[in-house]
Amino acid sequence: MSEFDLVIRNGRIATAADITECDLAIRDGRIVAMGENIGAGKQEIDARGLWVLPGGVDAHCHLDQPMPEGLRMADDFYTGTRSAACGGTTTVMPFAAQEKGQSLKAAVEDYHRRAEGKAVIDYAFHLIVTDPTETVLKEELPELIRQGCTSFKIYMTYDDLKLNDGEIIDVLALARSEGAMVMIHAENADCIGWLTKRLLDAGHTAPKYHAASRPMLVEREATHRAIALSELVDVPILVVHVSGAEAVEQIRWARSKGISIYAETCPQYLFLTAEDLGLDGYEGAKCVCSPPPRDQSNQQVIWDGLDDGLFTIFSSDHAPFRYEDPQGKKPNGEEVDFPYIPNGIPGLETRLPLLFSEGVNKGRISLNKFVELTSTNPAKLYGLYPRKGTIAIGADADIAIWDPKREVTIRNEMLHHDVDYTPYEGRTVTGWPIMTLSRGELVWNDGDVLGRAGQGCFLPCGKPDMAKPKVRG
Ligand code: DUC
Ligand code: ZN
Ligand code: ZN
Repeated sequence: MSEFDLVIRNGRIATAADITECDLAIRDGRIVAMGENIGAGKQEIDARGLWVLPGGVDAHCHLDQPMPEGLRMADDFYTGTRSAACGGTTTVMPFAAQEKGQSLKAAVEDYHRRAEGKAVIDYAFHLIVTDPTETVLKEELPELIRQGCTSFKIYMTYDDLKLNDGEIIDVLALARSEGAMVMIHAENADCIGWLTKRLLDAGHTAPKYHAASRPMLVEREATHRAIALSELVDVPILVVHVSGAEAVEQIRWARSKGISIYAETCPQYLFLTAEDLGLDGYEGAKCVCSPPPRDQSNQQVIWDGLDDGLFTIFSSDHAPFRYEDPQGKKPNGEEVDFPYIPNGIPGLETRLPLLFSEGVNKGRISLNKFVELTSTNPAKLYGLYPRKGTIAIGADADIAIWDPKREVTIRNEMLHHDVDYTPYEGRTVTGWPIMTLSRGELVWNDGDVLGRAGQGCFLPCGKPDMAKPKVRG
């Protein structure tokens, strides 16, 4: 009689804190034993020479998010979570977005309908608050937080999304009183508007001018303002998709003053530069995202911040638009001026292999740091820990088994998203997750997608400890 559903033997297990060589046993979707020579499983995996890591938690991705008229995201909950699973990720956190003038509760109900029966791996929702009315602040948000949506993103830019400073303060105050985590997209909308007009007036319409319209200054100013508002209200915030030195300086300054600021960065700020937006013809549209990728010296600042604790989490910001698509990067089938190119690049499946290869294998960050940034900290930050984000007795058996030596040349045709390109085409990485388990079930096995639509569950998030104001005195 087998004691366990599945036993992984002889692997090297790494968490954010430890590295252990032992067997690991799973029953009913959870990790139930770790040790030497543990009993038989109905199924067994020999992980000799492989790393056994907690599955990734991608805490910033956009899936099937309702878009303005004429645009459509390429990935729904099936293709997006399938792609994530094949890249070693076992939890995703996309966004239920409120449309201005609409109910947030209705947006969440709609988003549940989009996810149900489709997700291959587990998922939780962040909210996007675009219209913090009295009803939203006093009724909807407290109720949604009780239902497990304990984090929300707010924008300082994009006309259809942005909040003014007073509205940001209202949302931060609500987050403080209810124990929720606020993520802030920090770019100064008016500066971008002014620069954009000047560029267009001068006839500068190509994709590369997207970067010129959003220089570091606009991110630096908004990051500083977000920090000041968080200090005023006395509540921690997370600054999302930090792109380079000037924003990093603001966050280091805030921390030196004892202000609790968390920071996220993404692969595009390590592996792309503004030059990629200047690719031949319209090709640069493939790399249009906001904030834009910077340059090599800024990439180094991001690497330093990943290693030294400046960054709390590393997410994909997967925002999938097809290139050859009249609802994607070529709206109505046309090569449009840069302000009309939908922002975002795909990255759910490549997030972990890129960081593993260039970070861990090249000695820039430790394996423990890799796990911390990509799995443990996102789970902690958003109230999913210790169910997700670690390998421990009682945790969900969400596990990625990595071959640290496997060389892979990234080609879009091998990826499992529904986008027609990857910005990392032709890049060779070393190390790839060859198996992924979601609650003990193999969803990805060395080239075979085994995960089924509907296997993933909605995860209600707890109120994160990291959202609590600092205790002083
Ligand atoms: N920027 C965002 O803020 N969200 C989605 C994609 C992007 O580029
Ligand atoms: Zn953003
Ligand atoms: Zn985003």
